[in-house]
Amino acid sequence: MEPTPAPGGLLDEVRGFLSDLKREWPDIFRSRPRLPAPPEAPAAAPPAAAPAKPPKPGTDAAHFHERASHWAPRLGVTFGRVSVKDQKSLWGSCSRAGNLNFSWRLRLAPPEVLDYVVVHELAHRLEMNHSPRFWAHVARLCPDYKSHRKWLRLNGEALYKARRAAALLLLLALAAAGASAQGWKAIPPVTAVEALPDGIELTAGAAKVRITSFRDGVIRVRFAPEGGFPKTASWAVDEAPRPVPVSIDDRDSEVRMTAGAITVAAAKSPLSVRFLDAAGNVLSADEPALPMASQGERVRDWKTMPPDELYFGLGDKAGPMNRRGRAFALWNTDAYGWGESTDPLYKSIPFFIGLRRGAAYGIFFDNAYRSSFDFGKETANALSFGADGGDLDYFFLAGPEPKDVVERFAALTGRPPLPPLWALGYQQCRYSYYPEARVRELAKTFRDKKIPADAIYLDIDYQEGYRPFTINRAYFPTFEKMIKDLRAEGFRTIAITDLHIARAPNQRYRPYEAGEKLDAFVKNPDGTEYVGRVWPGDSVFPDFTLTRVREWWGGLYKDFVGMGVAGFWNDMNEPAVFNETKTMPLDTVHRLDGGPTLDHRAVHNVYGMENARATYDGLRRLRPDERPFVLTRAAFAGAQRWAASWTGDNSSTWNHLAMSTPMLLSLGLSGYALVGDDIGGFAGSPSPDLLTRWMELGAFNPIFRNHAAKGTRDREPWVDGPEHESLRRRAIETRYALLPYLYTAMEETSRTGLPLMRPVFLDYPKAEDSYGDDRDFLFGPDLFVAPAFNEMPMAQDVRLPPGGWYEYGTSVVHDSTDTLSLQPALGVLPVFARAGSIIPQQPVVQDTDETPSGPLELHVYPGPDCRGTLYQDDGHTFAYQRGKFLRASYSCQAEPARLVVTSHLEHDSYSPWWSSEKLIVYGSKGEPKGVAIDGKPAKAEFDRATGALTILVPKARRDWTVAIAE
Ligand code: MIG
Repeated sequence: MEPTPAPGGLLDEVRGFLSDLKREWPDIFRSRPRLPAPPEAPAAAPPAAAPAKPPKPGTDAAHFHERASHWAPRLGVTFGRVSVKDQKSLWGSCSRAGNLNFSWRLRLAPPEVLDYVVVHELAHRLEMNHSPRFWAHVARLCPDYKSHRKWLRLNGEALYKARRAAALLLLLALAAAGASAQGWKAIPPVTAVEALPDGIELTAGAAKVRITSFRDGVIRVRFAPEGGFPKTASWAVDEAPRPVPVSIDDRDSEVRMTAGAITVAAAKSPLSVRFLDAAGNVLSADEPALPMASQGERVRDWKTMPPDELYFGLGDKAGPMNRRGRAFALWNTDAYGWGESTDPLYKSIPFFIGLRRGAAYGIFFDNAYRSSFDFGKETANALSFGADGGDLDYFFLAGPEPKDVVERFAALTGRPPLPPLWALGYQQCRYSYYPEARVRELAKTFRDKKIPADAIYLDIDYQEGYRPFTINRAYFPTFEKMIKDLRAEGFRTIAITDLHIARAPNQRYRPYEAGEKLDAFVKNPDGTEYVGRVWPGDSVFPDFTLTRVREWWGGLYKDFVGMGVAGFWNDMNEPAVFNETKTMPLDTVHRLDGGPTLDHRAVHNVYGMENARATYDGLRRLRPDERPFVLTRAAFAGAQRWAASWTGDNSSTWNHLAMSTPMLLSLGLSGYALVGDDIGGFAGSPSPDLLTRWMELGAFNPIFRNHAAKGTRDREPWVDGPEHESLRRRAIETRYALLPYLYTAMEETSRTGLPLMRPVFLDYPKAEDSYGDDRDFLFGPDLFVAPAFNEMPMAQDVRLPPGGWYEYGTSVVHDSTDTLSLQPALGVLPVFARAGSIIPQQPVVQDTDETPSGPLELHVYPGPDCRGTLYQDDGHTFAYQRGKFLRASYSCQAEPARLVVTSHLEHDSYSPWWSSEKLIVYGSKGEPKGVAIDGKPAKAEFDRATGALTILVPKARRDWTVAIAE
């Protein structure tokens, strides 16, 4: 076995750093200076709950308990108890206002930094760490806090660095002692090169590396440490390989393979791979000192990390969109109350995009085991990815545009099907609406108050004993009629159906009994059924890796579909189990169709996806011509083919509002376009302002769904009085007015995979100053949204994407070189329309079943490259796949002294609700000299306030030209 070389001189560097540290901060290693004790706070705070079992005096836990009990009530939290978890950490449990319970894990810290650690961790957990109000409060309680903080920050930082350095030292020592059983086994030099019809295979000692062309612009790399390539099928890959012709150039020190515009150069000693573009630029390269390695069942690949490269993707990870400097694990996890640094979360999408000076590439690591991605955390200038088992099997996806990468990834793993139109309307959810009377009241209030809405969710309380596919008749005596009545009012009902089936023998619980008969459930290694506790109590878990089980599961929807339930919600499918590990044991057995069995390690991350797939396919069989709507919490790369998704149990805080955008954008870049988050935050209760801002932002998310945890305050648009109600109504109405634009963009997504909600760099890769922007985004190609996330209304700088941008619905136009400082009032969501866009809109309706009254509106924002499109169909069947749709393209052209707007009907096989079109042309200078439709004079109305000219085009379902003489 070859020893793994340590990256040049780093070991010495770390040693040097440690000795410097010792010199500069002797305190950290020896005596510890005492901090003045924080003063006692006024006794008004709520009393701390007595610990269940007080920790032994004199221990770390006791010390921690004392400081936590001191601080918690001062921060409005009830402190429960503390326990020593292991040598390195403590657990504390807390609750706030009876509805936010959490336990929190702390690294043991020396007594001097304990106050700092306690307050910061609490603040972080409560999401108060970004609130100036919170810190003002802390300063009041403890006037010296700031100076402690400063002192502590320095020391804490040094402590942290010391800890990190020590860990790194250990790691490097392990790596250097590569021959040890724990070390990585580096790949030996190449001994043979073999040409394959679609690529090359390299032999390196016992190992083999296979590099093949998968598609034009897509290269597949596989590394078999022991030389055997297993014949495993991919859970994610949806596309058949179509290799492009390859040419091979075998030289002394490296072999080059060119496939289309991509060249792969594989150095022979050590074996490391580089990807080059046609001009010879290196796009991505293995770290030469440590390229690919294995360690027992683990596999890993290290790549160099250019200092100016940014990394995006990995699905629903929290925190900044750029992943550089951080490391992540992929292991589907029920992460109630997650925060900015919680990881892993609900989904596993092992795909990232590298972006550097406008050029992008992507890497998809096709491995469903627990995996990890490190973007320079372990070593500052290397990134790496690997998994606990399975193959090192990855796809390199070429750009150069970020859009090319996203489209290639979507082609590879599947695009989201076109959703039913109603799913793009406003969705109201809560845990849980019951009984029946409350659901009816809810629906009626929307209609009475004229607040548009399309969907109402039923969370787990509609079921009998939380058993999936049952109805609690005490709460819902006329469930079937309720569904019909809601439908008559224009509401679709979406019901939750978790995958855990109650283990209820001899109770006439059909899903259990039929599943038993079918031998449908996941097993223990000894062949018995695995039983885990979830909502219904003891439960069993369908083995979704079996086709017959997926088919059976899909059939379970028959009754609810028959009753008219329109959509289904697959929650808890990580799968979540109420135990220490939060999921099923790793040695449980999944059977696969006629194939080898796999243990849970191999299946865990795809389990939720296969659950969603079974649901979607079942619904398609039950209603072949109706587009299913499925919402899933867990996912793996490719799950977008079957379900929309949301970001799980976020919290009602301003920081969570701010975190929602980078998370949804990351999902979109990771192939997951149809996503939303719990508007208002799931855990906790939002203030009225927070809820209003969140509703305003949610109107510009692909899925617009308000949701709340049990025990939190009401969350419907009207709960905070008439002013907030009208602002929220307006946000929802804006959404409905934009439906033609949104639906058109969604249809594009279903063909290309490009997300509706996208970071600026996706459309403007050269706009490097937008790369770090986690706040603003594009909503489709033509709208730019710059939301406000601050509790205090503060002026914020807005940097527009390149080009000109109109303030939405006005004639005020800015240039991207203008620096805007906006002070958005509550009720104003800064939205801009691209100069050069034509945005189709409609009159507001109360739900998507209602026929809009009035013409289709075309909002014309003149500028260069002026165009727009419209796609429409019946909104709910698959007739569009048989050609029944309408597609129109619009353009506008500024000529000297006149503006010409045209419509071209590209495909006309669907009759839309409108017959005439209304043009609203912004930026008009005044009353026009004349207007002509197809050369015939026509009327126009000029609105001085908005600078908009309105022209009606009757019988507009055709090609037309409108000329405006200025
Ligand atoms: O253990 O169904 O994320 O949206 O309301 C909690 C009850 C189970 C978690 C979901 C949340 C849902 C809740 N569920």
